Amino acid sequence: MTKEDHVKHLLEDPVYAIMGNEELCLGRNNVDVAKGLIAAGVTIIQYREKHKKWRAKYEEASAIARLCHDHDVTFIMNDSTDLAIACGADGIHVGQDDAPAQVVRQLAGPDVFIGVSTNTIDEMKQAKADGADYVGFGPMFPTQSKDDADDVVSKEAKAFALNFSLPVVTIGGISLDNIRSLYDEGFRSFAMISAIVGKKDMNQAVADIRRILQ
Ligand code: 3NM
Repeated sequence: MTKEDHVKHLLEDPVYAIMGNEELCLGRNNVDVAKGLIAAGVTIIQYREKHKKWRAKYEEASAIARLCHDHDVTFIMNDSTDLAIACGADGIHVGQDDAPAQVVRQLAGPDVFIGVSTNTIDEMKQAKADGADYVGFGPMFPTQSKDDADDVVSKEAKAFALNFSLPVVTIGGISLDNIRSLYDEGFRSFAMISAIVGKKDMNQAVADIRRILQ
């Protein structure tokens, strides 16, 4: 798949599944979670494992990257550019404390799909100036899944995000109960941990989300 295919996934599919650490996935192992997400028809998967050592992450992320590529699913690595390159990820998602997007670009090349986490207008502008392909924007609601989450985004930042020139992936506390309100405000892409991999039946979780967004 090319970068255009990944952009297409982001623009056309509202569901962006983040795997989280295994304890956020009801203790299931990451490869099984990825298989379940692919079976549920998810087209964008982010690997976000904070607790394992490099080698363990490399081995399982390489297996997940192969599974994703066999099914035309976009595979994004969180934080780590070296792991992303090593396991053949399509994209890299970096936070404000990670390598800036322009450094990721230098290291990983022109074809890699780069996302940057943002919480403010300045961070969105900077991500674009640094060459990001999309921004994560949040938290939209309070979240239990991230220890150092920022404050919920401001009204001004939301208004800016709705007219921003890069694709915006909303994140943070998004659930079946509130996703429709974001959609009705105009957001079209939703990254979730607990609402998908935190559910026993991921198939059902994804189907419920898609139904609510119809
Ligand atoms: N990033 P859940 S919030 C990984 O605001 C992450 O940038 C956030 O998990 C941000 O869907 C978050 O369970 C956690 O709330 C998302």
